[in-house]
Amino acid sequence: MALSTSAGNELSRDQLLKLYRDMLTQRAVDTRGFQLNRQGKIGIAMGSEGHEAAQAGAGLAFERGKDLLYPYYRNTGIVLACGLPLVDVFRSQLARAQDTSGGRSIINHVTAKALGIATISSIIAAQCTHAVGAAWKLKYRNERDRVVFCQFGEGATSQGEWHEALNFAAVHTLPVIFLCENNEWAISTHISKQMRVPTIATRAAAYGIRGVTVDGFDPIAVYTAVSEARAHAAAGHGPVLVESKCYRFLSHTTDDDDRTYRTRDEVTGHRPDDPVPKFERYLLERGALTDDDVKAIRREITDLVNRTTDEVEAEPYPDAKSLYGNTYAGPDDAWV
Ligand SMILES: Cc1ncc(C[n+]2csc(CCOP(=O)(O)OP(=O)(O)O)c2C)c(N)n1
Repeated sequence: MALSTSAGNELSRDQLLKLYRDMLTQRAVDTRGFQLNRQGKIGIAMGSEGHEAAQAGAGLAFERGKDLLYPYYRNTGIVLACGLPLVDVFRSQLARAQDTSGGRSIINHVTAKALGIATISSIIAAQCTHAVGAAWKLKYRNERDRVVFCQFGEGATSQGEWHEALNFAAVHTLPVIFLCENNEWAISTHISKQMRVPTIATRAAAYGIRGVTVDGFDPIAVYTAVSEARAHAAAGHGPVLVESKCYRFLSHTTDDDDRTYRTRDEVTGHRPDDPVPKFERYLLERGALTDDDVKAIRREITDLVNRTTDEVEAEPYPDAKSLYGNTYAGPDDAWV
């Protein structure tokens, strides 16, 4: 079983199933985060409902063992798609000692050097200059066929650092793909209050690089655009800006109430585009999945998420003495 993409490439059944599983897992993990928050077990959760296709599609184009990922805080899906173990996402959510930051970072701020996944920065657009620095290193060392994936939301493109990153990457023809998940909202600020340009991809022209806008609810379209961008960057032709147009169905975080700045009609109006049921229907209609497959895969992911939540909840919190670790030189308990 193989299905053609809009670019005429074919995706194998394994690739289609990876997209589907990654999208379901992302949704299940984020939903669990909201549940844990409402149960009083974690201080804050960030949802990415509506971003699943954008992240699974980009994750499929990422070449493990070669590429580097500079994610942002709404990226549970892509970090999992690029190989981060599920247990590490829950250790981050539940702030346990074995979390990649020792349980000392805000949730979803995972890191995995061995997998090429950089530490997430809460400072909007800071990862863009970091990503460009990494791409500069790849070029300087002549490390061919390696590309940096740099993720951010449309709000980040209003930051000076974002523009500096694009300009530097363009001038030096660096192997970096800038991947914008345009969900229309930067917390309570609508995109129409941030820019006059019709798309984020339009901004690429200002730096003399290629810019593409793609349907961010369609994982195959995103995969196709990102893998083409990857090939362009890896061949030494410089950066590409890929904009995936999607939507944030939930509040910015569990600390935000989106009813204060957008109508319910607006949110429900986007529901028909929900990428998870849409892609599921696509696979069923084309015979890549049966109803029984769907039930089995959904059950398997629910079980895995339940099991992992239970396992991590049973793990210890960091020792209080580690509070100042990684802050000052010297022993962790220097200030206690
Ligand atoms: C430099 C900086 N300014 C402001 C903030 C507060 N802040 C956190 S998330 C956010 C919105 C970012 O929106 P966007 O880039 O569109 O990404 P989204 O959250 O919509 O995925 C803001 C303003 C921050 N973290 N860093």
